[in-house]
Amino acid sequence: MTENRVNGTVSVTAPQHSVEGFAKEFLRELNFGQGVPLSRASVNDQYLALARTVREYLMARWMETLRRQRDAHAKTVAYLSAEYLLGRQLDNALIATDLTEIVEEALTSLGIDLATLREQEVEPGLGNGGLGRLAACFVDSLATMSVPCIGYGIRYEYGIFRQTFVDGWQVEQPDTWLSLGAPWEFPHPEDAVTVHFGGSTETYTDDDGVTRSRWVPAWDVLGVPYNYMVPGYQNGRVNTLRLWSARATKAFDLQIFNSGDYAEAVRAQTFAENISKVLYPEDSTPQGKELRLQQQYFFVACSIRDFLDGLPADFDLHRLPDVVMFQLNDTHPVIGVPELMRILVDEKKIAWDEAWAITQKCFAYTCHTLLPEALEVWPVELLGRLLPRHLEIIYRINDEFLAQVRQAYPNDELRLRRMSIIAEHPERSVRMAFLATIAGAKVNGVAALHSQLLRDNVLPDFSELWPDKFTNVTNGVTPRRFVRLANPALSDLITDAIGPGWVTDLERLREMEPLADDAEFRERFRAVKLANKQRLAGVLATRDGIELRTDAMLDVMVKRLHEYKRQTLKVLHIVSLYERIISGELDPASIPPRVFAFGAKAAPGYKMAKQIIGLINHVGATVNADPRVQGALTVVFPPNYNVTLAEKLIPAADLSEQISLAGKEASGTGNMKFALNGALTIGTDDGANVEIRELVGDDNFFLFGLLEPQVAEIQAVGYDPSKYYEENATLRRAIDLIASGTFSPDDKRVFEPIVSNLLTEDRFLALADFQAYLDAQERVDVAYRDVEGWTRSAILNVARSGFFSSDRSMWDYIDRIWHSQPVVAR
Ligand code: AZC
Repeated sequence: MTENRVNGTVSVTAPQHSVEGFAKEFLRELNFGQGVPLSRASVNDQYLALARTVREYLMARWMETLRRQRDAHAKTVAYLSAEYLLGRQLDNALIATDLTEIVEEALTSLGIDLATLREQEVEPGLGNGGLGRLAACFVDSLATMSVPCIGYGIRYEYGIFRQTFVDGWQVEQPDTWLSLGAPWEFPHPEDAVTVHFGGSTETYTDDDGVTRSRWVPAWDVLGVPYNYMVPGYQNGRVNTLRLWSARATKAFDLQIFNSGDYAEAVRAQTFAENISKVLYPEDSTPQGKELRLQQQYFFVACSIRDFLDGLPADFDLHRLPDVVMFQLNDTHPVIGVPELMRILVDEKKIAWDEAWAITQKCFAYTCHTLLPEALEVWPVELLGRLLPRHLEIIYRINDEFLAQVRQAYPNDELRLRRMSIIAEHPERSVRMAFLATIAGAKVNGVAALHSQLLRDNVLPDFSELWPDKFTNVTNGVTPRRFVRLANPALSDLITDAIGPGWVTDLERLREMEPLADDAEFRERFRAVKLANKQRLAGVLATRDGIELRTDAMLDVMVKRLHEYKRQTLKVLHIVSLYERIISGELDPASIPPRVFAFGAKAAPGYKMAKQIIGLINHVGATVNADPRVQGALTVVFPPNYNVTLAEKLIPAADLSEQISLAGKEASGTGNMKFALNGALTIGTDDGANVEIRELVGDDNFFLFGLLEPQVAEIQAVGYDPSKYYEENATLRRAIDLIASGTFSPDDKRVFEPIVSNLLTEDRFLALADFQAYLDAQERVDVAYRDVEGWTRSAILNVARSGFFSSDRSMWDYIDRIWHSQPVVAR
């Protein structure tokens, strides 16, 4: 990097793009950054030096972005998310800078293989699943669209656990992603923010004789920001992701240390650092843990403070809505609402009504779930103990809100109770989704069906009161990571056909539609799929010692393990095929050979989910080893499904399993990634599946199962799963085979909890949808045999999925919610 002083300002220019230039920079990093000569450099040394070299190419853009943003006084989106599931950074930086070829050549000239260095990177797994990955796609899109955005979150020292299997059962290991160095982060201890907790509140009279409230906290921690670059795709822009790490405000107690009580001397430090120590591995269920509330307040307080500190000293806070929108990614950051109120009222001495008017314009809320049990609530006792002033503020917000409701609906006590932020049963608690809805300028769901059910079923009273507050923004995924980076073979094919513009304007994939009827193109498309299967086979062989046949249909179900997603239904399908083969009913040679691939982590405390993982692995072991199957069915379940593995699995898939019970999956985003990579979907009428099917067309999608209103109807009259078991012999034989202990000869009763749950409760109606699912799978088999027809459908899936770019989602947020502008015109 060179620095020029021009007219008193420092301008940083990027190094020249050349093979020799890059090789030189790389060696310099190796020697001066890592302190090793090439001859003694470990793979990790080489990876770190490479990352730092590539990062320099982004640095000038980053500085320029920050400068431009400050000068433009543009409205900034401050995306508040407790999770960012980023995936590896190196490859993304390479495609953003268009350096891949130069780097490959430069490294080759030094005798180094880029692929080996890529494998050295441990992905930052700072999220659980869909919600965290969505946040990562969104910040990628905003950078690529040149929209001012800062992503705020938590720098967990340990991200989502590393999953291993022991005898087929999930065992969690800590995710030590930072242990070999973290070349993509920039710590800024000088910008640390103090965050307070506990204590009490008091009233006092200020200099003007006004009685006011204030917080007298009891303890505090420091939030140290770590900046990460969020490069736009080949557009010269780099946005910032700012993640907070907790430190003690005082290092340690030297007196106590000197007296010999070492543990006690560092107690406060340990306590403080615990706040950002580990990601809660829960997905779609709230974890009512004190530490989790501490995490939430910690990162939100740091972020709001950070944003306000960045404003000019004389900034009029009444204008805050002109310069920022705090987007609440689910309820995790909702404590930011009373925090902003506290700052405006208590610290900045702005009148309550004015402060509330400002606050209501500065927040918007995205809901990501439909499961009532997933809506976060905090016991009043806990919130009051940890954040007493915030509780007072919430009470006042609630009082004024309920007065408004009373006025709109006189004499409707029940409605007041339903709508109160404070729930009285089973214990007094704060309903965070209600607080977010009341404070938010807008509330959105994440797919058309979800937004409708959110209005009708989850927040009906609120949508009746404020119909205009509710809107939909269908999720999207970034085509950079999930097509361009993950599927270079398909990317080249598309670019060959329609030019490179699709990477930032995904609707242009439509131009491929006519090629679905071009036999030669179909042939090339199939060659891409095969190459991707071979690539996956290589990855699974080295990563897990799994052997993958590449001449079979690859049927993939990857997502968090949750009963509502119904991995069990998938298992019942496999067991049923197996049972029919070994009983002689089904000739294995009569069906197209299939590989069933799973990837799923279960929350460590979710017993049933862990049981299901055990079942999949045990069924797999039995089926794979049984010669009677003649290789017609294989089950593979690589452990530790993560973004890195997704990038290899999705491009290789033929069939995408999206089989949640209708009305339960808010959107899904994996479903979009598969369609974009040319897999056909077998799916229910749920979440974004609805929109995928509308766009790709009925003929190119295998729909099955109950519709949401039918589910509601069945549940209203009382669902009895045993009826389906009694009446459907195929189903009964499959379940009986599991119950018989065939898959668990060492402990025949080990899967009894699953069987009995299915027969007596089956909360997510797997048995009710079983036959429809089997029928749809038979349609899949028929369609797959028609090689040309299948390829045609696959191409149409790609061509018609441009809508699912997260760029489009971001435009929707901008138009419907943020009303912000890119720094350069669209
Ligand atoms: C997920 C939803 O389950 C999924 O349907 C959606 O696609 C995704 O968010 C992104 O919107 N929800 C979560 O991950 N929820 C939590 C609380 O983790």
